Amino acid sequence: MNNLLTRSAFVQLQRRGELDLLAIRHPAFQADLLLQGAQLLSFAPSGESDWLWLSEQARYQRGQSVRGGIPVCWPWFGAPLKNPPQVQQHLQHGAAAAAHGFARTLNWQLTALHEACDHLRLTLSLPASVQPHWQGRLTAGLTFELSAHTLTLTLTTRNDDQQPLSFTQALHTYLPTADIHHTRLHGLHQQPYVDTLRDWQTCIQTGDVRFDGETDRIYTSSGTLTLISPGQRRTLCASGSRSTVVWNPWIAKSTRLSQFASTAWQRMLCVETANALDDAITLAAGASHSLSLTLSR
Ligand code: TA6
Repeated sequence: MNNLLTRSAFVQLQRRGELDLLAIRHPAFQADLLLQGAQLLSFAPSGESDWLWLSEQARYQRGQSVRGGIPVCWPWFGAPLKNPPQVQQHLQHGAAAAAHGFARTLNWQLTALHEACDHLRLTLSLPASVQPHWQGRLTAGLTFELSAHTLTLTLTTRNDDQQPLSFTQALHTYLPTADIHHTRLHGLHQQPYVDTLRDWQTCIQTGDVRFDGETDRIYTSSGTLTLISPGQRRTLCASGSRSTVVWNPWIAKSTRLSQFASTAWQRMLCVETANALDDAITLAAGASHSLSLTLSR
């Protein structure tokens, strides 16, 4: 990794708390990216506010996911035992395993870096060596493409095993809003979703998604979504994704969350580009799959 950085004009290895961080300072944009979890913490084109939300109470500790930015949920999304049987079969001691997989708490390695006057592309890779609670040689690579106009993440999973392997995943994107009460998500009209707060029953979305209480839904659809909040519009375009998770903890759950101020629920939401529940991906031996998200104005 170091030889990639020694030649870099825009990327510097820094330390934040206990964690290694790539500080990206390009004339057209800036970003901060943790090696732990390949977690993007912030991204802002020059002269703009951050496109991502990061907790004011974020803690940078080894083995602990930071609250905000874009955590990577892999090779399972959500609680282990809420995953379909074809994913659970790879989980050892599933009940004891943490939610959202181990990728977000392990160190990834910088394996590619390309810099240009108007964009930057870098890839972090997660070796198959240490994969707690998981049987099966899946490897992951996450490529970031940054420019003054768009941010794209592409999470590629490869099955290096001799047998088919199934997994679930999400790019758990935290987005800022000036006021959640005047925020809506357009693009899911008439789409079915599992409501995890109403006994996981399936409902149908009517109109834009609006927020007036705790919201934790897994839509079995994705594509292009538009987040409209006071003074801002953000477009999210997904590919290789068959699920979208929409989450706001609201008041009560906020008190039970780590790294989360009691009023932070008013200024954030998660729109997660995923393959969750029955949208689990099964890869034949040697096959690959890519999940991609592009954020734009
Ligand atoms: O994606 C929504 C969700 O599964 C919520 O149920 C909530 O648990 C959130 O993820 C945050 O999970 P974390 O483990 O990062 O606190």
